[in-house]
Amino acid sequence: MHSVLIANRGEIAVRIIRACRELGLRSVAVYSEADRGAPHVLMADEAYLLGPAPSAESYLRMDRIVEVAKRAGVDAVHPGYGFLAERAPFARAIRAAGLTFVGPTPETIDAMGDKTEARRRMEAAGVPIVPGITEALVDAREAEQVAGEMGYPVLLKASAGGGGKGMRVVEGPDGIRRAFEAAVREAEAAFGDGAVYVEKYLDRPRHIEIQLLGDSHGNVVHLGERECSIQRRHQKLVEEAPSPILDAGTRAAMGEAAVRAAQAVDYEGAGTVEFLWQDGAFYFLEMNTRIQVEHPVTELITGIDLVQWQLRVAAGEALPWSQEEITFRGHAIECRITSENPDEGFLPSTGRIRHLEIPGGPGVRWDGGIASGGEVGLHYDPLLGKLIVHAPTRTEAVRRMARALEEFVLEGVESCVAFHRRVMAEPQFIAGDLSIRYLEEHPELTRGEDSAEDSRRVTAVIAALLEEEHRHSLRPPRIGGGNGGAVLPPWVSAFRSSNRGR
Ligand code: MV4
Repeated sequence: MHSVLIANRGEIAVRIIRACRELGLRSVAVYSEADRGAPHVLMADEAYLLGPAPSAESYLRMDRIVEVAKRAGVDAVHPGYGFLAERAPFARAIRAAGLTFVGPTPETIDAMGDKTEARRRMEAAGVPIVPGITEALVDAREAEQVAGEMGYPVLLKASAGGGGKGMRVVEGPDGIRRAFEAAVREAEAAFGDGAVYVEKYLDRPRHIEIQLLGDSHGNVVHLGERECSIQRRHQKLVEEAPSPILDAGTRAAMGEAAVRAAQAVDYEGAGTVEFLWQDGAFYFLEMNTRIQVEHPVTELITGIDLVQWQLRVAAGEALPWSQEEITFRGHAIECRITSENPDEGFLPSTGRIRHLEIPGGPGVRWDGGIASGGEVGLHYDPLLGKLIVHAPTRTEAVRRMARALEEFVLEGVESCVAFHRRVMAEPQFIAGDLSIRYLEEHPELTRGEDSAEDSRRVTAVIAALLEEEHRHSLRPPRIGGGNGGAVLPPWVSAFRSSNRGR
């Protein structure tokens, strides 16, 4: 293997180009008209235009990408995450062109994409699955019967779904028939496949996932877990490794279950088994057949470069470690930096990046895909980059992240940096008491537009009143304070500075 086409953009394309360069592989980027001059285009050894900005006309064009791969004479294609990463037809098209797809086989992608099939395979492999059925429901009557036996609340899920699409919680028998019919219609509309099944609903689980690496010689190892409980509408915001809750025994049991899962589908490359954890028990949820956004926290605690190993395994190399040789050091946290405004319901923001200061110092890593002068639009995912820290303990990692976030400067586009600063100071997060409901339970961290607007108005009114009061006092204040003039009381300027930059 000498050269790799990276069928992606942004921070993950940059990350893959870096891995290619360290391995002495030629990197070939592709880009859309909106990404001319983007960091991944400038960094790659070569770059080819795919088409107009919309993904459907650029990064999702399998035919164009295969054509470019042939024209550029690459040996392999790395799909990154998102876009075409988990589309079996893309993996097939790459293989049909005589090239290496950096990832598992199309059969594995297909098997894991079908959630009931994945559950059947996992059950057969001895991996604990969430209580529920492993075949699609035939009708509303069966839904009612199964849910009744299982006990409410239950969760209806689309077999073709995943990532939270097409799910419906049902609290009791009154709602089940209607919910089933609606779920089937929704699944039909969203995925062109109305198959729906039912699981017992877990009401306050934690999201803990195991990182895997497999090679083409039948070796599979796990690289421990990541906890990704801090999420909003299935969008992860903060991830960490290890999980604050797992003891060594549970970690080993989850790791072994994940390895059995991978072996059951002859897994090759990097993959992740997602589990839900509640009250000391864990259950298989889904398997992601790609590199994930949050892979750096695992890299930092294991010292293993996951993207390099994706490429080395794809080139036929064998993994060099036994499970016992994989050890964990310290604690890592990742904050996703997105162009979204948390004070306005995470409204995506656009603009030109006018100023960017990346934090440095010990234990800080930035995986980014942006540069000063770059334009942030609405065509793609709002992820601008990831700030990742590593420290000996979780407490130190939280402090280090808070420090790094303080150094972070991003001007020209709204971002969620201030939100992350609030999370790092929030007592329940600091205590490691997490669940997938964490953000629902902490609305103060994602203050709505109105409350933010209200508090701004209130402080402005108070400051104005105080100013007025002083104007009528014996010594009229000199606003701004200079030249020894009387100044406003300190609380007025405190109110003012609390308003600055809003
Ligand atoms: C669940 C669940 C509770 N009980 N299944 C969401 C995405 C999809 N991968 C599966 N998901 C869930 N499945 C049962 N039986 C709660 C979720 C869930 C969730 C899971 C992981 C991370 C974030 C989540 C947010 C909401 C719901």
